[in-house]
Amino acid sequence: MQKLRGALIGCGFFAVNQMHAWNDVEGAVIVAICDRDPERLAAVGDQFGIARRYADAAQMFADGGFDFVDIATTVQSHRALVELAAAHKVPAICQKPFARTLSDAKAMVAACRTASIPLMVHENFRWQPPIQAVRKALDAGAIGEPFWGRFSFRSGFDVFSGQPYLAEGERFIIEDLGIHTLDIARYILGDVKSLTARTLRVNPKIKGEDVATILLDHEAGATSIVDVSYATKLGTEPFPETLVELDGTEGTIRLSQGYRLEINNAAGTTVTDVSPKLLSWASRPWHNIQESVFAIQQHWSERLRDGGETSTSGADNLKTFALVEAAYESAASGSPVEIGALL
Ligand code: NAD
Ligand code: 89Y
Repeated sequence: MQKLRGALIGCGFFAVNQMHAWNDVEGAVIVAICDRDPERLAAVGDQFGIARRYADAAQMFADGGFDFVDIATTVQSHRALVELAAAHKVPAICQKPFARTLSDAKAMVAACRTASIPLMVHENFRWQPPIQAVRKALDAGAIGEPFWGRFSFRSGFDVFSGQPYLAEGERFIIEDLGIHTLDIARYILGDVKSLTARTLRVNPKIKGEDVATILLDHEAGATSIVDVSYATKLGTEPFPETLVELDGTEGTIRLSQGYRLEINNAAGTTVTDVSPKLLSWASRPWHNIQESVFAIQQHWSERLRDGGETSTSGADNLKTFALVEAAYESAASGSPVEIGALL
């Protein structure tokens, strides 16, 4: 089997995980990298033994010689880089947050559709082993029809030292982290009809909101709460665990801190340890995220080969991104927002 050749743009904090994961992915290999910062380009190029290095993405596309591009830059450059990929008819993966605005995100999906190229958003949290275990239990009918859920991420972990830009934006936790939690809510309970949100900024050293509480009305009838915080100081720091509570017609699921999955139904109670693996290159506490990076990239490699649609395609991600926009709109106005009107 000939390997798919990839090019990665953006050799920053998170891209190192993506590079490690590409080394482990079956059927794909990174052949070129790009970063406008020469130090970061050199560091990643040397660490992963990549000879083809570019300071300019346009030049890298002009030279070609790769089957897909993995865009690992921050959001400001996503639209231009996805459109560049579309112009060169190169299938693209784009990191979250997909775009600066929903209208940019729609334009990016349209550009790739017109160019007939696959586009996947690197929305990896639904690929975390504990979240996959919850999905599997629901699919197996363990609790019947879910009618209520809570998706909770509450932490006091210092994310600003690795990602200083997170302290500087007008928007913080919903756009950066809540976007994953909202995606998990969609993945587990389906698309959303309307939402209501409240936000707070507790940490005086940052610009954006670091606490958000969001009430979701799912199209299938369930109600859920997405609550996220980076201002929560707990005895045992849970970063980066998403805790899940689901009540269904036949039972309940609880994914609690320490990767403990409890299922209660007429057959009794089962408790399973759904801890992620510690991949050879991974480090705690990031290993849960790191394993999901490997999983989503393996998924991409398989779908690109068989022509199937990815779980977090650009089109799918518009529905998650709309929840982010709606949450900010609702927090500003104090009123519920209808999602259909945004899409
Ligand atoms: P970073 O600032 O550390 O790295 C981004 C790199 O991209 C920088 O080295 C910068 O020089 C380069 N860059 C920017 N624009 C460029 C362009 N047009 N051409 C070439 N190089 C360019 O950022 P980061 O912390 O690595 O985050 C990158 C993205 O990953 C963000 O969107 C962030 O939200 C996301 N992220 C995702 C996860 C996840 O679990 N999915 C986790 C952390 C970060
Ligand atoms: O950027 C964020 C993400 O996507 O996962 C965790 C994170 O690194 C900090 O909130």
